[in-house]
Amino acid sequence: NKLLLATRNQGKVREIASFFAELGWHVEPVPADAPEVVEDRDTFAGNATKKAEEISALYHCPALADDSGLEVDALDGRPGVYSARYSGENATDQSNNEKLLRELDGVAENERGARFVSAIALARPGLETLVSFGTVEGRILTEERGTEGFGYDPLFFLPSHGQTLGEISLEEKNAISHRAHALRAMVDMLKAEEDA
Ligand code: ITT
Repeated sequence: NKLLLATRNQGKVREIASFFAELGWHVEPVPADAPEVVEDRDTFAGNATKKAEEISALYHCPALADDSGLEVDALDGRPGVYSARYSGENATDQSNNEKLLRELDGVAENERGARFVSAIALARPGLETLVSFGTVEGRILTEERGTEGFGYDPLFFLPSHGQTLGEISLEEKNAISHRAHALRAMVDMLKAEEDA
């Protein structure tokens, strides 16, 4: 009974696989030759649903997708659903982080509030797709701290921890992150379904 992870992002694969391993569930990454799903919806939920449903239909098995991003208050919520390609078609984590620092140049510490948002979609043959959400609040620093995680993690400061998401372990990130909250909500939806 396999669950495919409809993502090419290795940071997400690590987090989601480790989250489910603790529950004793086994998940498989999507085959390397899987077609790329075009993310053309304007919401996290829309893109997550599209990714999960296309992969589920193609491989005739359950598929789970995450669509996520960073919403920065001083940038009116950008980069939002465009977080992966914020700095252009050939964006890397490095070039995205550099662009974010440029855009926030001169913005005061108390105006650098931001949140990570995750929508998780679970698509299953013959069943309605389930969607769940999670967020984590923080603040964008003026330089990177830490080498853990991926994406914008080294710039995302958690006031509650006094550390960035780039400075905490995968286990700690899975206790508090937007993605972990959304995954936990998904597990709750599945349990509620079983009990019904
Ligand atoms: P898939 O679509 O294949 O899953 P992707 O990287 O394109 O991979 P998204 O479209 O959901 O995924 O883009 C999310 C981007 O938001 C991601 O590339 C990071 O830049 C950022 N992001 C999301 N979650 C993050 C996290 O936990 N830590 C740091 N950055 C994150």
